[in-house]
Amino acid sequence: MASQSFAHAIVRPPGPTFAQGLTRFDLDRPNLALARAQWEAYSRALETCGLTLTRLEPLTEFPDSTFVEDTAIVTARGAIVSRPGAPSRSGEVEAIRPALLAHFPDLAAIGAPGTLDGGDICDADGHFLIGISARTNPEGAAQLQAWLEARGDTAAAIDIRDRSDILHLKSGISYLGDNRLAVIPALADHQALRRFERVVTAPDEAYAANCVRVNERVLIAAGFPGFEARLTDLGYRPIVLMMSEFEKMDGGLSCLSLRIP
Ligand code: CIR
Repeated sequence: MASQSFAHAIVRPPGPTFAQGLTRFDLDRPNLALARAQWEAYSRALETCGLTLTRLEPLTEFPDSTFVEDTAIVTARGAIVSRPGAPSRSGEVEAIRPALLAHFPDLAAIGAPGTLDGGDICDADGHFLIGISARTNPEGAAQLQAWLEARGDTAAAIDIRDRSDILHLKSGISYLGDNRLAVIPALADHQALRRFERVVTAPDEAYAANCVRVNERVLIAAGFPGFEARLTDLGYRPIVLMMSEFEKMDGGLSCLSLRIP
């Protein structure tokens, strides 16, 4: 099965203030020890997929900094740091910059008044779906689109500002390789997605739509047997990971790493 291949990933463990991060949910606060254990299992899974990890230090001053995906967009042709839409997260960008510069000396940046979270960007083999959301504004999306197109990639915007069920676009879609997306029912018929084969999650398995294709495997969240069976039937080899503590903080599997070709 064909997909972009990855060699590295940048990850950062949840820090001592993790439970004070942003969340739209009124769930229990996460348990830090359990979050750390789930993060360790996630990091080991990336290594199982063949990736070399850069494990950054936890950051006390930024409770959401374990969600490194939001701080940059990494493509097969370069990388650009984001400008997070939540003010409490803006300082995370400078903290991730050195690790990215080690791979991308020519690192670009989204500029004001644009805002953009990496969680809104879905790379489908060089065609980028860009969510316009509570975090990513049209200006940020336009800056990213121009940067991508200058490198020969293509992009399309998907406005999710009327959707209260997902924080980021990738809370509701993931690229599985092979021109195929995992997608929640509410986005399944979106015009920008019609060019893809779609694996639509059951309504009660919507959280499973945030999964991560990494080389020959797909990381999926535990607790979604219907979705797991669909992927297995299609020939994928899922790695199932516990995500309860990150879900409480509005995060999913993709948010926890920046994957680098
Ligand atoms: C936030 O609200 O920013 C974090 N608590 C969760 C970010 C999740 N990131 C992602 O989906 N890419």
